[in-house]
Amino acid sequence: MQNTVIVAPATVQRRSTKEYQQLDAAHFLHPFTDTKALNAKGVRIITKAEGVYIWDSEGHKIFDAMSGLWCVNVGYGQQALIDAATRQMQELPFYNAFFQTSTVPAIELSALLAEVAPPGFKHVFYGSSGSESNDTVVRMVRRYWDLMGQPQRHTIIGRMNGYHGSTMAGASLGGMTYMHAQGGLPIPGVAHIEQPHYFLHGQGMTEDAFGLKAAGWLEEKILELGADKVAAFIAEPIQGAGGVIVPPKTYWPEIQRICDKYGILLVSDEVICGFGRTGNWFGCQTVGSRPDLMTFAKGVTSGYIPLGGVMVGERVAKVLIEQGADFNHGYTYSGHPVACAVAIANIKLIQKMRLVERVREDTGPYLAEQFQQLREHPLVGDVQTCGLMGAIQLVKDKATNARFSDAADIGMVCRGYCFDGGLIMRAVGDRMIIAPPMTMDHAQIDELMRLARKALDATLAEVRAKNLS
Ligand code: PXG
Repeated sequence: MQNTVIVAPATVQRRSTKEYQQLDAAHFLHPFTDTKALNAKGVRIITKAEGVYIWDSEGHKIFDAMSGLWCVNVGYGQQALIDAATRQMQELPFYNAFFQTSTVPAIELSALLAEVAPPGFKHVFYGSSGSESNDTVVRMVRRYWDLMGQPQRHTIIGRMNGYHGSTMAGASLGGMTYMHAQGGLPIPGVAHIEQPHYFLHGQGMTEDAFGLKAAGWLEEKILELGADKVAAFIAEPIQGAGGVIVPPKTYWPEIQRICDKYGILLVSDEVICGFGRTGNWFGCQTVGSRPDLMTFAKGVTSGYIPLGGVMVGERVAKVLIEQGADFNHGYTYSGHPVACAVAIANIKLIQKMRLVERVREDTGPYLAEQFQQLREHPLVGDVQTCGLMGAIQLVKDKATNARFSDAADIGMVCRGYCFDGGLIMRAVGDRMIIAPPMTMDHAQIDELMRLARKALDATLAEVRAKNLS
């Protein structure tokens, strides 16, 4: 099949869609994918992007309400980021930070991150992804407790349905049971508590009461393990990949109180929530926690180039630094100059466009208002938003909040209609989720809502036609 309908041709597209699909099937193993099923169907090839839109190799224009994969915070096509990468590649494409050397972009970015982070975060350790950053956290918190003379403080508590990456440590800290089922995970020294998912676990209680109860699960787990054995608690301020689970307002202050009470380090995984997504620079500022460590990736460069890291608060930094000994950990690309140069341009652009303030004061509240209106739809049992992330809980019966069976695969049905209608909205089980670029204006939010409604209506029609339940 020849490509004759390209609306927005990609400069590097030299083959037909079919040829690319065949080559992809022959050589490319995709993440989290049933390769056999994908190869039978044929992959969709994305060829270019601009603003909040992406285009596929058949010329279809698609509204990307997931910002790539929760990362393109400033939208596609930002020249400042492209220029920063080009300039840095010409000047110094790489140098390491291992052997008493540094690079200008890594130094400048470290200072800039200390400026935008909450007070007390003056140091940063770099990796290239969220997973690596969370691996660093495991090494770092255990090193901290060793240096504190409490090496038995070894266990890190995470949450069911939390996502902290796909490396051995990242997947172990996360609470995705289908990931634990492959590869002998979790690694030793990791425990989990249930997530603060009101719709699933809080029915019959007030949200506030449920928030306290869910935080109480942390205290129960600490006491079960022995408080002197627990090194840290790690959590996303708002669970992202788990389905945009916004906890009740009472949850995080109580979590903070419990961590303080037992002296346990609090790690805020800011890989999704960081860099403006929730209407503050970091999600912990939105939910009101005071973490000791923050991991970040994705939005730090708006996904234009891989970069991640750990912001290290005073409590840990002081102990690590004053010890005067090596921390035997690091990556070739820790502080990669090109990635750091792009991050600087990205953060400066976020500041210049006042995107964090816009999400907090304008687009976030407007999206929340629009999402509330979806509650009237026959398929919608609940909606949640925080800043520019949102979830739509699909239900079979609004009166009882009864959910569809797994066999109905309702999320995938809806996702299919989104795709067909030119909208990328993710399905996590029976929750439809979005995290669009922070550059969105009201007209684009209206467009997103129109496309989402259309997909919901088509899903409802299929539910009725096929009697899905
Ligand atoms: N922490 C959080 C909170 C994440 O969302 C990671 C760590 C790992 O980052 P890296 O860069 O190693 O992938 C993530 C990643 C999804 C999806 O399906 C979400 C992520 C990655 C892939 C898919 O929503 N988040």
